[in-house]
Amino acid sequence: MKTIITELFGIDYPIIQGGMAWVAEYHLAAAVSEAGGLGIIGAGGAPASFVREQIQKTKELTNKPFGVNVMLMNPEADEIAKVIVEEGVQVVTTGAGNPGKYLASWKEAGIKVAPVVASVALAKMMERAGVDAVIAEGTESGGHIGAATTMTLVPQVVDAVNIPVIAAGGIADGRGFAAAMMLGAEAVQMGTRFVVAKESIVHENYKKKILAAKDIDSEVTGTTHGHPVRQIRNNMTREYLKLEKAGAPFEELEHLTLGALRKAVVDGDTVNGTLMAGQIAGMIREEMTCAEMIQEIMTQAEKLLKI
Ligand code: TUI
Repeated sequence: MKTIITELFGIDYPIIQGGMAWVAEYHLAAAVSEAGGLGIIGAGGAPASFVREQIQKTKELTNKPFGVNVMLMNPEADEIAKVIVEEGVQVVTTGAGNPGKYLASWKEAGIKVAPVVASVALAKMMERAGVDAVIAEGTESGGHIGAATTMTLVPQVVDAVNIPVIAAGGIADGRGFAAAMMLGAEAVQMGTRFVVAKESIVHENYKKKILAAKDIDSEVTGTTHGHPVRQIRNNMTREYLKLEKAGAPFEELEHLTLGALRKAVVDGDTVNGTLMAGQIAGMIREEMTCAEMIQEIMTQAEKLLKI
């Protein structure tokens, strides 16, 4: 299936993998790219040296294009931005901030840049700054989120900019894919569904939580401090929300979440770990390979879109 995004990124299908911290490492990124989508290495809070290793390992597994997601709150974001240029990465996505100060060097290196935006205002600012596409991510997403829903954000961003828009948040099958196209998107980004891919190294306990989740099993923590994070309800979210309601200071809440994503992904701690996942987790029932997922989504979507 050809869209402006498949041509821009040099991929077979307009499906981009979310740049999930700890989750989006080289096995997953390579598998998504090999399956014809765009695999992404999530730099998350990792050091630049780790990101370089991940890029090199991905290159050993695939000759197809892949990208790196820079989580802009990472203290080593400046170094990571340089590593991306040095390693000749084809595509960069960004999250949790404004990537403005890196754009000149990335564009000079010929890298395609697609920041995640959660508002029309940031989408317009990014277009003016010269990015190639924007990822409009709705509040249905897992992890750090904005306030607008995918259904409302995507068409408003599509109307506001002249660059291609990638829809994200609450998309996990061919119906969601087709709906995103109807809203004017040129591709979709999926996170939660790829967490349970067979090639994903995420701990089995975390995967089981996503596979067992129901529609209303996620909570948003951190709203009062301006860092809303969607994750599956567990002991950790109950504690966090209780403290947050009682007016606990940011530092105390931060302490609770320190290293908690690693606990969930690596150790399989589903009690005190942060089980980031989107609202669509309730629909995800089966562990499949990335190729099986992408083929299933495209077959379903092509039928719906009558291509
Ligand atoms: O970035 C994400 N999702 C994430 S990042 C992340 S790492 C983390 N780990 C533990 C605790 C908290 C975070 C987990 N999930 N999605 C992309 C995204 N970007 N969503 C919202 C935004 C965003 C928000 C504000 C992008 C730009 C922005 O603008 C701020 C500005 O500076 O203008």
